[in-house]
Amino acid sequence: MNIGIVCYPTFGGSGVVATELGKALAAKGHKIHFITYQQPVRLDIFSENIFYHEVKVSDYPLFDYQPYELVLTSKLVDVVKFEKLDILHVHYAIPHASAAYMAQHILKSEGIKIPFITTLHGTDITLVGKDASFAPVITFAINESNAVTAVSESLKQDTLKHFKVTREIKVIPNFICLEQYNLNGSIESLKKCFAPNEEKILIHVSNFRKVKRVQDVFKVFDIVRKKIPVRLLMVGDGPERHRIEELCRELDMCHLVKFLGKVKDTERVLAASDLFILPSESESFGLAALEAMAAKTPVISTNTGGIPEVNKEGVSGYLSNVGDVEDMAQNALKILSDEATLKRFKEGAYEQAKQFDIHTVLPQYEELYQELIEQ
Ligand code: GMT
Repeated sequence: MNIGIVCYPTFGGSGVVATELGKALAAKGHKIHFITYQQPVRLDIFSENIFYHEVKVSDYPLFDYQPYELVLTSKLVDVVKFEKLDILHVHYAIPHASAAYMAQHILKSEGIKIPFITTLHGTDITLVGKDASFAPVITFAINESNAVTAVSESLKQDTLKHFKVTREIKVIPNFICLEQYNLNGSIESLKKCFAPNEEKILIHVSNFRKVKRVQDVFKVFDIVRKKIPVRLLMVGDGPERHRIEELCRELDMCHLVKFLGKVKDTERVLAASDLFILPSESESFGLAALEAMAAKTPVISTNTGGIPEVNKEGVSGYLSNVGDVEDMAQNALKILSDEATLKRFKEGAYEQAKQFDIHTVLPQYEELYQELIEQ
């Protein structure tokens, strides 16, 4: 199939999922066309089946706010026509679904048929989408999509709760390429570099936005470090970075914390760690937790949104109420209490991650594409 993928090219989960999906489809022989304003960060391979079409954002001085949706629409029309695409798959509803709808109708007026699928990722529904300034357009674009998927059952239910959706929403969960976690070579030297005295390593990966409650990572860490020797790795960057750096100083623990910034391939740092902390306020799925589990790193998380569909209590980690840092810290201590328990959780995390292997999930997308193309 000749497939157009529209996504945000950044470190966010939706862009990561879209890019990994495209890479895996290309490996199976499909032609994949990424259409976005920048080379996706995870698009780190060259393949005869992968193409990148850049959406050029206008810099005309009249526009205080650039009309991205319009230039994206024009680009979609152009790529569909020139590359003879069979289908468009847009990740994150805002503004990709409405741009795809417009492109579809422009093409229809020229006698060209192009179905499109919208995959809902989370904040396009739970935070941004349900805001009155977006809601009517999002509702319309969801209902006009030829198919809609959500990355978890929880997100599907949230969508049905917040929008008047008449179209069926199919749940296709996020996935990981387990093979990428089959790390050749030892991670011992990395462990040694982060924890020279063999301390246990706690890790958090996110875009440090408010919804991630990054301060809770530090509060949990502060309780844990008073009981056992530990280090903390903070991966990512974002608006809360300065606030948490201040908190780190206030709690007098900067010597135990390392900010690694935006890391492209998180597999190695995750595999070098002993425990992943995800204290999010809301999370439609929690791809970062799944990536940790694939690297055999157990997870302590909140029990919000789609996280319970990923992290299994007592198997791959533990779940607590949002903000209950004491409970999260006690759970961390339980997992780290002895080597046998830690090993059991590491194995449990990996076993749970296996359910989300790309080889299980990919055919669900391929079937859906085929169905829509044949309609
Ligand atoms: O949560 C983020 O920081 C990024 C955001 C995105 O759209 O890129 O992530 C959402 O999509 C991910 C991939 O489907 C999910 O794993 C995340 O749970 C979801 N984030 C939220 O719901 C807050």
